[in-house]
Amino acid sequence: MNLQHEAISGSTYSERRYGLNFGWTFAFFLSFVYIGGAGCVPEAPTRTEPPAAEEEQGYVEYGYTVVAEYPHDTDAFTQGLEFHDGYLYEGTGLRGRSSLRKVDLYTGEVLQYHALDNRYFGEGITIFDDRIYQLTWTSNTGFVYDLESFELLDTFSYPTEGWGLTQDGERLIMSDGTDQLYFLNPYTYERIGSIHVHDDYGPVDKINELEFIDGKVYANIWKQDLLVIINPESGQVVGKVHLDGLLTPRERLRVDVLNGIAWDEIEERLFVTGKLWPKLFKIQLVELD
Ligand SMILES: [Ca+2]
Repeated sequence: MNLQHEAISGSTYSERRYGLNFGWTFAFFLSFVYIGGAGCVPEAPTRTEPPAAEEEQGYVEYGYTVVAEYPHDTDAFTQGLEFHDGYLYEGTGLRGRSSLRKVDLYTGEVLQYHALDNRYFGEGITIFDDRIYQLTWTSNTGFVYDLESFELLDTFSYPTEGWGLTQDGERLIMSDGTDQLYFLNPYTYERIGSIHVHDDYGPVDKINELEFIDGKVYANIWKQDLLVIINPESGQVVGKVHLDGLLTPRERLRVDVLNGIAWDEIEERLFVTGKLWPKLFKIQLVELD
């Protein structure tokens, strides 16, 4: 969180608090007016339920335990990560080094590889209906490949930068580095909706790599060891996962940021890694007190 974000957050929170207080004071006043008008002995006003502070605010905070570690290619500037039918699929970035890969989870071996043209900086990937979709950062161009052959089937365009990509079984969901998530028709690529991601304190931006897990969107926040868990209907952050300490300080010196979430829905395994990281981790979330 930067200073500007904190400043905005504090303002929003204060306004909300004062708004609620004023509302309840006003309701309390009105209840006396009503009782007085009826000619009854004033009684203590009957209060309805208090403001649902816990519902309006709050998200669940998680830490993690590492269940397993696997090798990860330290040349892979991870921008997209997905698990499908027993294999990892990875999209990597940097101009001249951008690629789409099929990877063996246990050995880290790259089983299939497609290099992007040097002018493209690869970004998020997702798999839908036996097709792999891949975004590019600033070229406003997405690629669609055959899942098996990696043959290029189609291209599509979008007006924003391309960052993260996932799908919810019906729609593609993409991020662009802001606080917005966009929903796309996977066949026409038309934008069919969007949400603003926010927590109790205001907008949550720099939304990066994505994964759709059990009805929620999990997202990396760029340059933070943090995942947020997003309600895709409202954009509300309902959980935060603190992932500090996955790498040792020594390993950390040679790598870029945490980025990459993959979910094996068959065996319910959650994987995370980062750009140029030497390891990919299978983790389990632990709810914090
Ligand atoms: Ca992912």
